[in-house]
Amino acid sequence: MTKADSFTGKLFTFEGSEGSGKSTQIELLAGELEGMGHEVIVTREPGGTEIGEEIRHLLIHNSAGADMTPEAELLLFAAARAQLVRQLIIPGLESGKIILCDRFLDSTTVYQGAARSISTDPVSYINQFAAAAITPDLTFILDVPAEESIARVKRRVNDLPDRMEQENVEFYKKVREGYLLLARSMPNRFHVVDGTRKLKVNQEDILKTVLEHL
Ligand code: T5A
Repeated sequence: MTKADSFTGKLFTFEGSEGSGKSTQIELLAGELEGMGHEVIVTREPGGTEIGEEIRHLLIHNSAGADMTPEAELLLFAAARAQLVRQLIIPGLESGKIILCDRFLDSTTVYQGAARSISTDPVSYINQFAAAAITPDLTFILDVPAEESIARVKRRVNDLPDRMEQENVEFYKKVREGYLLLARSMPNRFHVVDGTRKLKVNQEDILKTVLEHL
């Protein structure tokens, strides 16, 4: 079994529902860490590699996606992850980089497992296989109420909601509850951040927590 903590690099992942502030905080953190002299890789799921970005388009923007079954969706997210882990994450960890990943395997556990109700066994097995048993050193959950998540997605200028963003408030509530359940079950790996607080407050909280881990 390969674990992120057997490498010299670090893997920090960011989770939460749509519009919870993950990308914003990743960008701020990357800037601060680079300013301190760390080598940082910022990546995302699904995506982060040429193959992964093609899969992302199919999952999120392709018109045929409306007919996608939950099982096909699960396997496509896993395929993108399998590519990202082997092409970017493992080499980055081996060379001592800090990797900031916008979503990782916990998204599958929550979205396909808890929210789409695919049973736990295949989700867990497929996750482990795709991620080559890599576990993040630390995972931040940006926690926002479902209504706030939807409101932020709607406020985006010139941006139509994608397939995943068209889900209803009940789906977003299941996503939120799924994340909080995960955090309660593995308190050492997860750090829950109140995503409704001011950007700056969360930026400082996240930086402080990351520095404690380095
Ligand atoms: N998915 C993904 C699965 O179902 N299974 C999987 O295994 C994986 C990997 C990915 C979709 O795929 C699903 C989940 C998703 O539905 P995506 O486009 O990557 O789709 O969506 P998100 O990751 O959710 O990205 P978003 O851009 O929607 O959300 P972020 O990154 O969390 O939010 P961000 O930083 O862009 O901020 C959104 C807005 O809120 C403001 C920002 O300025 C911005 O306008 N904001 C705040 N406002 C007030 N207070 C704060 N503290 C704020 N922080 C940010």
